[in-house]
Amino acid sequence: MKKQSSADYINIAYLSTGSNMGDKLKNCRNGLAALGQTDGIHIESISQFYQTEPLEYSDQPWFINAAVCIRTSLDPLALLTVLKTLEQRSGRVDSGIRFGPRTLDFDIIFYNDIVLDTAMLIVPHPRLHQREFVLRPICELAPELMHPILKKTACQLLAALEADGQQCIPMEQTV
Ligand code: PH2
Ligand code: MG
Ligand code: MG
Repeated sequence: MKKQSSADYINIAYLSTGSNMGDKLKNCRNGLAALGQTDGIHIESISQFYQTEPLEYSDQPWFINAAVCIRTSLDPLALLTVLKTLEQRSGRVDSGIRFGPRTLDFDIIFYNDIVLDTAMLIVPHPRLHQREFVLRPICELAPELMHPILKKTACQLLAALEADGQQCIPMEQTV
């Protein structure tokens, strides 16, 4: 059988990555490097890194966050399994706190324009529209990307958060 080439990776997914424990930047970079070396995944683009204030559970260190666009042959659940493995490899342990500190987090934000609601996985990510740390980096990669349920672009969803003043600061050339 012909070996699968990256031209066969027909699905487009947007992922969010983040870390707020240990060497946060290194954790993100190592995670992204490992993601790019995974069979069935080709990295198309990576946003800048951002320093972001913790949301949902505030008593924890600031995060580093970024977004990545991939092409993949993996279905959403197979992709989720890969992401969980990479999180484990970073040394992630369950703090017991929902939304609490972690060495590495990878979340599927969009997968093509599919809508999925299962016990294992919800796509699009159910809180993406509340999170500047997700939307700002995604807007860098794909400002016109349409949310298949809310029917608004990433850029429009980000604009709606402006008044919240969530801290999300690009690291730019400093790294
Ligand atoms: N992740 C969470 C909860 N809160 N806050 C920021 N700034 N960045 C994150 O990645 C983050 C968060 C749970 O996944
Ligand atoms: Mg997350
Ligand atoms: Mg997660």
